[in-house]
Amino acid sequence: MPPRAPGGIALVPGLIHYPAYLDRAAQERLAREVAALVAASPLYTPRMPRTGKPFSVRMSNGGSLGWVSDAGGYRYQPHHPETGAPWPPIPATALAAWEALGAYPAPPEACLVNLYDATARMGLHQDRDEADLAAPVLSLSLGATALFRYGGLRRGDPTLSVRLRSGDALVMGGPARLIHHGIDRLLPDAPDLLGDAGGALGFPPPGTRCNLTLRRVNPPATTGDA
Ligand code: MD3
Ligand code: FE
Repeated sequence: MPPRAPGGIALVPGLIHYPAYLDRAAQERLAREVAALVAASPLYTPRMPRTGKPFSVRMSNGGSLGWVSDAGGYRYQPHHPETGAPWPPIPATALAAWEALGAYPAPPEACLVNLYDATARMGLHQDRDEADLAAPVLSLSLGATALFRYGGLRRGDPTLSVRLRSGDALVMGGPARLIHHGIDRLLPDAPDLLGDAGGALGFPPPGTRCNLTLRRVNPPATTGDA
């Protein structure tokens, strides 16, 4: 299926929203791929550095590196923190979206899988654990709708919100790469695009939202290592 890249909406310079980027068939394909990923590499509950307080979001990863958080801190590492196994490959449908939208000449190293239930949220933060800040971050949403909040480079900057629905893509690069952002909550929206199919598939579970974020962690070799 040809990727669809044209109609992105710049929420702010560098933060581009592609509503319904994945059509229904592509969402179902990605949902099957992520179901297989979490079967091999189970969702776990990350903990805050120092305090050890559990996140409300559960996580897994694909790729050569995965983002993890525990009492020791935030970091990228090549293996699952509980099973010790290497992370599975990044789902093919997500890689295709990176190639179509990522506008970066090297493949992503990390695919963080976040699963939100009705009570989960992610506080306002910056993504800055990556050595390569020249590369964009790509987000893909599946399942229930979420209220995404984004601000500016300073924590106190004013914020705006946008709904992220199943199939939406979001690309954060350039001047938006270090903006503050978070997920306020899931919305009891109209049945999401995956809706019943998600239920039939079993992933993401009904009423939950799965977000994938694809990231480059380390700068590519100067020749480009794609
Ligand atoms: C803007 N995830 O995993 S995706 C994260 O929906 C994270 O699970 C949220 O923030 C989620 O770090 C938001 C959208 C997103 C991801 C990364 C960004 C927006 C971003 C990096 C820089 C700026
Ligand atoms: Fe983030």
